[in-house]
Amino acid sequence: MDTTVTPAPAPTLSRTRISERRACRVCGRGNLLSYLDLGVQPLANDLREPNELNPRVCAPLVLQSCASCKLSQLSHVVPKEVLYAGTYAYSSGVSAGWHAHCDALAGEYARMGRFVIDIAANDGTLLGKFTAHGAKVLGVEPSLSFVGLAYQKLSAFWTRKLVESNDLIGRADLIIAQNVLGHVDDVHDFMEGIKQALAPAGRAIIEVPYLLSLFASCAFDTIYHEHLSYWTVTALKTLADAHGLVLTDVQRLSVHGGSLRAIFAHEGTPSAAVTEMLALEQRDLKRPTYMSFSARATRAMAAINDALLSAVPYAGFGAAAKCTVLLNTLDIRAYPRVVYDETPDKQGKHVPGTRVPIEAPPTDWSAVHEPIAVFAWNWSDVIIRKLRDAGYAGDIFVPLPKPRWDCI
Ligand code: JHZ
Ligand code: ZN
Repeated sequence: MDTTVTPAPAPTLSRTRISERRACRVCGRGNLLSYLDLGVQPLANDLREPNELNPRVCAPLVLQSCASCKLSQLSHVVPKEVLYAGTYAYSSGVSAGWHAHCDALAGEYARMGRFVIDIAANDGTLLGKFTAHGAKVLGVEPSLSFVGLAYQKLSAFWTRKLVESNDLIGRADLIIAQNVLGHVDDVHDFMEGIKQALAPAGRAIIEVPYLLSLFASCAFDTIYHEHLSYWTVTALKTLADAHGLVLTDVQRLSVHGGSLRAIFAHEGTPSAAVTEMLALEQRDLKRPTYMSFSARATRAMAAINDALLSAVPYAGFGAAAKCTVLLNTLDIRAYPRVVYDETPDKQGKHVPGTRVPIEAPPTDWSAVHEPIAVFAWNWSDVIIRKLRDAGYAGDIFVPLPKPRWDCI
């Protein structure tokens, strides 16, 4: 197996080609409904050094739905090499809630995970949990940010070719892909790679943010260039069917504002949950649902803008990708003074498309009196508890799912 790391230079702006998708990437149909336009935005995780404030790339953010397989997707595709092959600022293990999520997953599935492949292994948080249960693990991760980390790694994007050229065919007892399928343009090649690598009795676990949860929490700020697709059970089943895999089970998860865990196998019978969710989507995912989300998102932007304008001067917490999107929908006068984040690689940079600096959180929270807006609202419970435990007594604003204040 070739595990050598051959860093490819990140593409320069002049070589960046943004393409437009005119057909559904899952079922190929062309009858797409555009239902939300967030304008032209910078790349959400393209954090720049203090001396290079201008975004390297800006592209339209328009969300469209396929009437056939019920996938939603962005109209424009930024090449994956631009988004991930250089350094990548997001490190999943910084968030305590993510550790809890991965602990539970490893606790449930480690017994069947003799050989586990984690696609888009990021900082290795999940693989660390499986290793602790005695599993043999392989992480596949293209970003240069994680090159030196301990887990055994293929420094590459997951493709069918990668499976073939690394003797992975039929070997994986468990393949896990958390928060990556939504980032992939060629989903058929990705799924065929899984089909090929899976052992005869193996299972693949794919976790994705769920479109109906996105609608329910009005999470317009999770719509950005990395997230090319917004998945439904119908779309996941359509993709599995096309590759001779069976979608055997689905579960809704609360993580990341509402996600789906989908289980795939070579053979099996879909659970009652699969059948029920397919029926639910058939009933609920119609044109009025999309248009109503779009109207609610527009109202939420205005309400958040007003709340933040009234809080100025304030600081943000969590320079998440969703923070970039939210800030780029705001009136510049409603911007925070600073955004705090514990990820070392984010500190000293700026929120893309703005002049707002990202800094390490204060060491003495009892001395902080300005309001705090939790931009990483999906972790708001953990963050609020953390700030209160550290002695912060000021007002805390959480923008979504509904704008709210936590005051002592
Ligand atoms: P967080 C990421 O989105 C990126 P983001 C990606 N595109 C994806 O698909 C989704 O995840 C699922 C910081 N933080 O997790 C860490 C603290 O500093 O909401 C992060 O920078 N202290 C792959 O970026 C940010 O907040 C803390 O205690 O929207 C959270 O980012 C906590 C809890 C977080 O993901
Ligand atoms: Zn489709």
